[in-house]
Parts: sequence; structure tokens; C-alpha cells
Amino acid sequence: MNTAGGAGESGVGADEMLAMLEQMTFIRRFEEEVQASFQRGEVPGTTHLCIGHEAIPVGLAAALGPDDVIATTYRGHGHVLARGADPAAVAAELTGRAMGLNGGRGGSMNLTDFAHGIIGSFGIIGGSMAAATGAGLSFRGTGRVAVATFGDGCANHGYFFECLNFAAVFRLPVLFICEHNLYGEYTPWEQVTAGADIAARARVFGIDATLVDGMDVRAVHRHAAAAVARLRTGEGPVFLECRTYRFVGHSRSDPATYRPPGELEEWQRRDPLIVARDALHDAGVPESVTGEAEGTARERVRQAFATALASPFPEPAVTR
Ligand SMILES: Cc1ncc(C[n+]2csc(CCOP(=O)(O)OP(=O)(O)O)c2C)c(N)n1
Ligand SMILES: [Mg+2]
Repeated sequence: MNTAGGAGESGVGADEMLAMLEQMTFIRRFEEEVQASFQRGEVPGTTHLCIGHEAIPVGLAAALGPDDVIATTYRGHGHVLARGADPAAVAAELTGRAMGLNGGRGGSMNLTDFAHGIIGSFGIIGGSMAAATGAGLSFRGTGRVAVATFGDGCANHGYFFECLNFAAVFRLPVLFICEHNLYGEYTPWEQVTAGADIAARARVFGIDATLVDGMDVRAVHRHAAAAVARLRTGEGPVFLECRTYRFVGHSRSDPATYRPPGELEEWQRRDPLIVARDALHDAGVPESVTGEAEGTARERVRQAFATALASPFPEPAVTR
């Protein structure tokens, strides 16, 4: 249908907003299937889900061009999917199959797909910042942009300060995106992090830094698009602190009992899928149209995992 018209304050048209809702719904259902697959024993190692964070990968990906690159973390499945990696190859990597993005040998925490500008997912906190800063160094004067995503827990690591300083001094085209979900593993961020916000730390280096509503894909997209436009002109790095919340535990079967009662429910009221759906309904898009995202997402996830699980494991490594 022609859904031309606005979907709220962001300037994002309803068609684009609908596409973003579909993508967020797909990532949500994909991650739920990762968890189910993990519990069935099909995913070796561990998993860190981005359920609750979906507005960030989707709003960001819509602002990037095909020549831009991203370095993300172990909580990066959503970024990899949003950049356009083949979902079956992602599912296959998670389940250790030969057709996986990395031949089935990297797994959940190391998803890499150069064809889609994903230069790495990093299990080492801060590794994504270093990789994107290095990419930014090689992109100077080209108009290309390198993105680093990382968590609030990264803000106390040496990498954080070194990369911000280096990128600022050399005016690198790097977009630093902090996915601030209030916890580093099982520790509330304010117990280990001084200051009122993390963006303030970037400003010390003269970096343009903004707090963003990470539950609203329109806000993420608007800020990411403005940042990318600025970065292409060579004005130096930009920092976005996107406030979000993970609706699930840190990893594996973490029941997240360390959260205060009611906190999860409070954030779930601003579930990025609900925020996007409400904006579309307010813009006149009927529920019959927004509801289609659900069936499409489930079918794409079913196909991806069916393909992956039916595919062979890699040959055992040769040992010498
Ligand atoms: C250099 C380093 N130190 C410690 C760890 C152990 N570790 C794994 S996840 C994690 C928490 C990180 O929290 P945050 O950066 O907020 O990311 P989130 O998991 O919330 O997305 C830590 C400390 C690590 N992986 N790398
Ligand atoms: Mg965190």
C-alpha cells in the first residue's frame, strides 16, 4: 500500500518506518529463536541477545551506505542482520555449520561479513572501538564512515579513552555508538561509572556527543543520519549515547534477578517495536498492515534456521 506521509516527529516517512518495524520484528524473532536453539543444545559456546536494543541496529543501518563499515560486539547479531547479512548464514554460524558466515568456526561472538561491511564482532570489550578507529584512519578523505558499537561497560576501559583521543586528534570519520543498557553483565552501571552520562566523556575530547532515545528507531535514525552526513565531510568523530535496555539476561540462561522489581516492565512499555507500531498507527497506517510484519518475520526466521540446521558441519580441523 502507499503509506506516504509522516510517521511522527522524525521526518521518517511511513514506508521507511514500516520497513524499519519489519526489520526490528525480524531481529526480535531471530533472537528468540537463537535462545530456543541454544536451549536445545544446537548453539555451541554462548549467546548474548539484543532483545530490547533493536531500534539501534535498525535505525543505524538505515543511515549507512554500502561502503561504510561497522565493528560491533558479542551482542551484535542485530547489527549483522540489519546490515543485510544472509540470515541463514548467520544462523549457520551460530550453530557451527560450514555454510556459516565464518565457516562455522567463529560462532555467536565473532560474526564477520566483509561483503556487508561488518568488519568484526568482538568479545573483548573495546575491541570494536579499536577496529573502527583503525578503519576510520584508512577512510580519511574518502567519504566513507566507520562505526563502532559498544556497551556502557566499555566506558571504563583504556580502549575507550585511547580511541576517542586518537579519533579526535586525527579527525577520523568514526561514529561511536554506545548502547547504554544500564548493566555490564550483572552490575548496574552507576555502581562502576562516575558522572551522569557517558557522552560527557567524549565531549572532553572535543567530540560532538549526544544522548539519544535508543528505544525509538526514529530518534536513532535521525541522529545517526545527521552524524553520518557530518562524518562524510571530514569534520571528525561523532558520539551517540543511545539509552536502551536488554529485556533478557546478559547471556545464556541468566534470569537477571539482580534487577529491581518493575524495572523491566517499565522499559517494556517503551519496547521499540511498540513505539514504532504506535507511530505508524498515529500516522494512519492500519493494524492490518503493521500486523503483517509478524508473519513475515516468523517465516524468514523459520527458513533461516531450517536451512542452517539441515546443512553440514565443517570438516574437523587438521591437527599437526
Ligand atoms: C576486556 C574485557 N574485560 C572484561 C570482559 C568480560 N565481560 C564480558 S561482557 C562484560 C560486560 C560488558 O558490559 P557492556 O559493555 O555494558 O555491554 P553489554 O553486555 O551490556 O551489551 C564484561 C565485563 C571482556 N569480555 N573483555
Ligand atoms: Mg551494558
